[in-house]
Amino acid sequence: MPERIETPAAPCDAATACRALHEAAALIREDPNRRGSLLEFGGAGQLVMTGDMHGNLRNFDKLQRFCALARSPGRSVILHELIHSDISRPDERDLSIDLLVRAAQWKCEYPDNIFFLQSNHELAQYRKQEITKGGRSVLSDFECGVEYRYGAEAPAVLEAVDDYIAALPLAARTQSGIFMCHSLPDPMLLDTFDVSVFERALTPEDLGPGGAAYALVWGRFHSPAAVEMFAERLGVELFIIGHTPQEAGYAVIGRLIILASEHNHGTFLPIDLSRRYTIEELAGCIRKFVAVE
Ligand SMILES: [Mn+2]
Repeated sequence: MPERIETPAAPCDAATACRALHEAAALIREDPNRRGSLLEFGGAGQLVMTGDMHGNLRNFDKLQRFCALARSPGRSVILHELIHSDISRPDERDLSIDLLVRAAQWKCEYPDNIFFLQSNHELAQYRKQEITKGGRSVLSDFECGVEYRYGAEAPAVLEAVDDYIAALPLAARTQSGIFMCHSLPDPMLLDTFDVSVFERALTPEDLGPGGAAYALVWGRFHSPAAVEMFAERLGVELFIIGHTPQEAGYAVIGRLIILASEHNHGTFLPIDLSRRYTIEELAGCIRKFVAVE
């Protein structure tokens, strides 16, 4: 007999989910740290950067325990690519809506501490652009999960999800020169990439194929030399991104760290905003979720 997969209860009813997602979207649009599509962090406190989470509630629970925001007001967290669970068995469901709602509720509870970035899976969900993985439709699996959770109220929840995604900024930068985003553009696009996209509100053209936001969240195949050149164009020292799966939980490519937070070897990275780091020092601060009680 195959082991039965337990489906945890929904975190809340549809009206509560919609309220959390719409309220989070409003908070994200009006974030005081935000200039255009960039979040700026000063030189005090701690910032916890994560990698793709893809519905992993176990790691999210650990992140919430590690962050202990009720007694750590000087700590901030950046989350990205929360939706679209990797389903490996036909009897599994994509219930990553649960993680998204929980994260939105976290933002509502701690508006000054929780931040989100645009990601290619979120953007694809918003643009209804199909992604297929192992022959299955990722968008329709997500929508089935929302229907399973919220039944006849699913369309309202999906609309609230779109409101949340449309509000997302593209990147974050610390005073100490660390730049964080979901990914970087493909190396061949890096020297013509419109870096002014970070300074302004995003247009529908930015979000579609050929647009800057689209190129940023979908980029792959980064090399140390390309990363170096992009760092110079942006006037930053180090990058932290997600997007490319990392079985060991992270990778270092020149001045770039890639984090993955969606599996049992997943990692996160607490950054002391009051100091500068070399890439080696920053990589040395990477923590594993397995080490969190
Ligand atoms: Mn991605």
